[in-house]
Amino acid sequence: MFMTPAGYNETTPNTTTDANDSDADPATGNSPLTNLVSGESDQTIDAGIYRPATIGDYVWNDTDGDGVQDPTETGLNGVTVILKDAATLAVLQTTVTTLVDQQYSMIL
Ligand SMILES: [Ca+2]
Ligand SMILES: [Ca+2]
Ligand SMILES: [Ca+2]
Repeated sequence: MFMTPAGYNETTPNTTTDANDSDADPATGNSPLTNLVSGESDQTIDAGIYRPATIGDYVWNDTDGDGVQDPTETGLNGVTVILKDAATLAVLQTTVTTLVDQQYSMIL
């Protein structure tokens, strides 16, 4: 069993050969059962984990156009933010700034 540290996520198991894939079940942390005889070695039971990245924050009405979030300039809600893959330009995520704080956040 693999215990994923706080702040990390598990990768998808069994995506390639056993020598290079993750074997931990993301729901339980358990690997497949393996039976070894004395002296035998199995170096294929692995666990892939990663720390998610986030991008985001604030969309505001830059009334003086200086590129600075001045105290008198308010946020804008309802702005669509699209995250694309830099190489393929494929859309990865879409979100809209909220009424509450005019912010967005995407977890990668
Ligand atoms: Ca495997
Ligand atoms: Ca493996
Ligand atoms: Ca400004």
